[in-house]
Amino acid sequence: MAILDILNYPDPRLHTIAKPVKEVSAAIKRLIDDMAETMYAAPGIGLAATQVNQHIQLIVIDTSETKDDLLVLINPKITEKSGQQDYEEGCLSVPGVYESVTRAESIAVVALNKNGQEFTIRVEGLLSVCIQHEMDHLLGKVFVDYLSPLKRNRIKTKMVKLQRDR
Ligand code: QAP
Ligand code: CO
Repeated sequence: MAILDILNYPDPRLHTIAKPVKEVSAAIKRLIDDMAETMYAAPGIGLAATQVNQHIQLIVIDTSETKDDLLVLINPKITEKSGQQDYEEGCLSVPGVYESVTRAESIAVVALNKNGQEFTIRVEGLLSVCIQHEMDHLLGKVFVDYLSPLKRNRIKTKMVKLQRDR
């Protein structure tokens, strides 16, 4: 297993649109393990392949207290959404920044698991927010894209300085 480098906002590669996974090959399984290790080490609750510069539709999530409940979503699709909730979001690609975003309260998602089998989940609350946040990454979208241009530009400047001074 290996810890992967995470792209930092405003890296333009974060705006790449991910392609569907054709087959859950050995290489994809290795990437899943490395992404999980990278997420747990950060520590974070979600990581999209886009964030490690792999532009395929793959997400790992673990919102459990005990960090022992890995959810792998391959080629995920939201089939139902309802309600609305505001949540203070963060992102491993935008360290130190937390801002409130409005998303659907409940969603149903169909995806493939790491064995290539299709499954459906219905979720709400934090897990629902996390899946929507990670699925946005696959569309090249970062949570700060929902903020006002003024806030987004302040965050951009802060991130550029952070990376310059590292
Ligand atoms: C996405 O985010 C998310 O700024 C996952 O310094 C976040 O794992 C979905 C992290 C909140 C829903 C709600 C962020 C770690 C981790 C930071 C993360 C940081 C260190 C973020
Ligand atoms: Co993120």
